[in-house]
Amino acid sequence: MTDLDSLRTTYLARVADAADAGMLEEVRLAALGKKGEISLKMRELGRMTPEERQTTGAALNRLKDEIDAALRAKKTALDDAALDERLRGEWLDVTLPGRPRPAGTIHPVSQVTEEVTAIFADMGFAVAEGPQVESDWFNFDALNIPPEHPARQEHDTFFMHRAEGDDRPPHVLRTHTSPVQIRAMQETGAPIRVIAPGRVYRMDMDQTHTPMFHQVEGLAIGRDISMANLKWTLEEFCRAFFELDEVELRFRASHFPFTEPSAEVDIRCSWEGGTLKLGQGDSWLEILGSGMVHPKVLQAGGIDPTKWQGFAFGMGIDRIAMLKYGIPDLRAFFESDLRWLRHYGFAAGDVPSVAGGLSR
Ligand code: 2NL
Repeated sequence: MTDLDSLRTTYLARVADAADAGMLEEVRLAALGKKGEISLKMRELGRMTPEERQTTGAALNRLKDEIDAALRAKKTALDDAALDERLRGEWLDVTLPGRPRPAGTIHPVSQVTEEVTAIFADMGFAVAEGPQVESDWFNFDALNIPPEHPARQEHDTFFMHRAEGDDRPPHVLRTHTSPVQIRAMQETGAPIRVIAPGRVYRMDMDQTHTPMFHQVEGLAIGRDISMANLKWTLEEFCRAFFELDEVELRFRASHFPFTEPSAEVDIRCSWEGGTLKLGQGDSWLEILGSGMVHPKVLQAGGIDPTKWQGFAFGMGIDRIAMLKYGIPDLRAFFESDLRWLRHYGFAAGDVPSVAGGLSR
């Protein structure tokens, strides 16, 4: 028994003397570790008579618990002391005057929206805005999108709730800014030239999609506006926006319910050394969708399709922002990370104008 008493005295003293977590761990290993003294004593129990084993075993267990408790108490005390020490070093005088706030930056989406607006304003387009919660008529029917179209299904569109017992079709979060242009046609009539930038919503989330993103659509209606006018307008836009001397666009036949004919538009580019260069090269990159406004859509806008015609187009603002400013990850756009904003953001005084070279 005196054997165990001396073990107790030794180890409790060593616990008390341990000056830091490292030394404490050494004590724990020496006593309770796999090859520690207490553990070895436990192993000797096997060679004892049953009576001896009962008394010695119980005493050993008590000793083990006692040392374990001492180790834990000391660990807490050391941690507390370490925290106190840190707090002494990191104290803060809350009565000091504040530092000036770091200046905020303009988000790339805002900057690009301003750039696009400036370019089209130069070409005589007004800016139209409208609600983000739309009726299904403005978002779909007016755009010649039939009830059975996949875009109208539950898994692509965010539907709002109607009150209990209200059987009218639910409102939706607009899936494009086209409804803004339907409203503009109804309000202004023809001729009309507008762009509609803004937030749009689709149920999609992966590397290249976020459930909310930004789109800009454009609409020009006149007596004899043609695809040729569309082509010039988009070329002129791309030259100004990407700040290139020459651009080459490729129009590929496509289909949208709201335009006829329809075309997807690619810009010539190269991928030399893994970096994208617009304007030259032997690759093509899709940047927008376009076409001649469908007669039924003109009608929904209150414009007589036998007298008027025109073009429309739509493109992703986030996408052209990534292309122009070399931003690799779409999802970072909406994380509000201040370091990201400081890196990709713009100075508040950088108001784009076509004459001033847009982004300078
Ligand atoms: C795309 C395709 C497009 C339109 C949007 C439009 C609006 C009215 C009438 C007719 Cl009011 N068309 N908008 C037309 C063609 C394409 O967007 O890929 N967007 C990202």
